[in-house]
Amino acid sequence: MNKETEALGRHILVEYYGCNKEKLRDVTLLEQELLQAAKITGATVLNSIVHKFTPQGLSVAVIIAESHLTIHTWADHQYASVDLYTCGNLCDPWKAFEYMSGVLETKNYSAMEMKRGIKHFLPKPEEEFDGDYQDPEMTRWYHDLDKYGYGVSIQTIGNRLFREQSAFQRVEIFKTKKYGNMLVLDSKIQTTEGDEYIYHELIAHVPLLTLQNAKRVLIIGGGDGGTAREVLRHENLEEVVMVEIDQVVIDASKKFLPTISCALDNHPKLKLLVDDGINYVKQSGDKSFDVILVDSTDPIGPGVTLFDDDFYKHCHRILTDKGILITQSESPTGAPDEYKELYKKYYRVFGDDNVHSYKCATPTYSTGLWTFSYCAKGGVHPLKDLDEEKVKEFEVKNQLKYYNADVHKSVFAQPNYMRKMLNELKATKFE
Ligand code: AG3
Repeated sequence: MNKETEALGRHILVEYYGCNKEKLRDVTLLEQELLQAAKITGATVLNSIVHKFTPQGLSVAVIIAESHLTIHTWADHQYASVDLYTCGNLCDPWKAFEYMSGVLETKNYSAMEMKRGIKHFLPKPEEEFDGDYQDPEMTRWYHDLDKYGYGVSIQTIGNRLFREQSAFQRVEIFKTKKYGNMLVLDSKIQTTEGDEYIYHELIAHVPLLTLQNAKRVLIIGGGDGGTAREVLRHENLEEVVMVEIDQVVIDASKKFLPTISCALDNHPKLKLLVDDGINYVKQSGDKSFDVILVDSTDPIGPGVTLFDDDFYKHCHRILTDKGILITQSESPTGAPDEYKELYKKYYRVFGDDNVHSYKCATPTYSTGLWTFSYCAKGGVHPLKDLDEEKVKEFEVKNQLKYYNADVHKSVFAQPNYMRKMLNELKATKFE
């Protein structure tokens, strides 16, 4: 019998000795790292709970759909006792073992694996359990939790519809109770059928209605197809090139998110390339696109190099004189450090006066507040150069759900704390 199928679950009991004391005392760090360890095993995180003892010691438990991970620490003894228990064939608890060993800077350890529910002793079920959800009526909470202690939770129904580890990331699709089907990449919610229009209408129409006469658009990422669908509503365009690195995302979106991915099937103006967007930008000729839209994941994992100075310099180079670069630029409340890092780079590459930040409220991204950068090579201004009549005509003709001229103007309004953040950055962008 092969190792994977001989038991219902695998339970690893771990002793970590000679750990870093400071880390054993840091409850926030331990909770975040144990959550991260759970994700690395491939588990679906349901919740986490922490407890601090006096005078010393703390416990963290992460509940996963596949069972749980726990850690109990005794900092003075530089010791942690850890349980890593996953059921089903889809998770590998040893990945969490390795990860936590690195986090705690363990000098020594012992670990043993116990099989739970050895199949030899169990009556044979009528149908083999494949380790994934089985009850089509069952509801669960999907938690997308980030390292700053925020998160978003969405109720899902029944079986996970799709899951595959691609060459770049883990691609999953869930059916949600309120927002239709949902695409998740490496445990981060990317889009849902229910609220995708907010993000996609804004990423596409804001630049395409301020820049008159755009002909060529480049989309980097955006494998679900929502950005392409909105861009292709602009009839003045001659060609839209979309470069998505992950075929698995495209295929899963075509199958499970048809209302979002509809433009990906044979649109005459769309050239869809499955390739590395960074190389594509590097190899593109000077001034070859009027608008570039970077519809990427967060600045971790496969998306990380899309957030480099070098990448933005090439974007600047391949834009036409009046061209505009738009990027999804994270949440200023959810990920303030990442947000600031990004805008530092935009100011350096495009110049202070040519960079603007606009925002929207998306219920399915943590904090609900999401932003886009608007970087104009030739200074085309998002408000002064707006042709409101054209917006009106466009928005009515296409029966848009979110975007209109008032929205266009309002998304650039900055609350004071954001204004302050950005002004400080302008002053320190070369530090
Ligand atoms: N791309 C940006 C999503 C960022 C999600 N991040 C997160 N949930 N922390 C969305 C893809 C839509 N086409």
